Amino acid sequence: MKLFYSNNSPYARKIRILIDEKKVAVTLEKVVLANKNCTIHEYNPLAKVPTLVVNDISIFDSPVIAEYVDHKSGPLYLIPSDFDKKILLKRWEAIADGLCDAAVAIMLEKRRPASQQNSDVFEKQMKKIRLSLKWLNREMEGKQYYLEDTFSYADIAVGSALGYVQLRYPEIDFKNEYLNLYDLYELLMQRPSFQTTVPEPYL
Ligand SMILES: N[C@@H](CCC(=O)N[C@@H](CS)C(=O)NCC(=O)O)C(=O)O
Repeated sequence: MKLFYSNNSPYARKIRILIDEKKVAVTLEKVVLANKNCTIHEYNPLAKVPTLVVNDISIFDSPVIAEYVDHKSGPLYLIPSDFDKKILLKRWEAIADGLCDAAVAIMLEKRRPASQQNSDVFEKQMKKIRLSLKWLNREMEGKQYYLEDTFSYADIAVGSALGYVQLRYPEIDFKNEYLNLYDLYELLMQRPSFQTTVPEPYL
């Protein structure tokens, strides 16, 4: 199995953390998406990371890869098989991914020439970020981990999104505004899987 990832992709970080937690033997292949020679489109027509290649079959996107990795790597499962629990977890992953989508959209808008930037984009996407953080923070009230207070892929997905938002928007004061999420990320950052995949500034 080979996982194509890029350094700061929060979607790829989720998968790298899951792979590490489950001790799955995967070759990690770092790509630079901006590089003209990047061959990721040969494995994924959408040319996105993460992409997992298993016996010449490409698997994407990150929620599908996560299901595959967790299911194939056996106990302890980090995605529950119970349907209702799984839907709760998947909805958390959806918010986490949406949070990343909004953060990426702002970053891409910032990269456009100043004269072409649209302030509506910043406002609309920042509102999604703030509302999602508020929602997640409320869901974490009184809990250490999200699902049945036990570490799961839900925490990995949200933890990865939090790391990305913190990297891109250091002005957001998690400790004062979203204390439950601040505590969750501090707890997750004690795990080697989170420490070794922490996003790097300015990449
Ligand atoms: N929904 C996808 C999102 C993946 C995604 O957008 N990855 C970004 C990197 S952070 C990417 O590959 N962007 C390249 C592009 O959109 O062309 C997933 O969860 O895997």
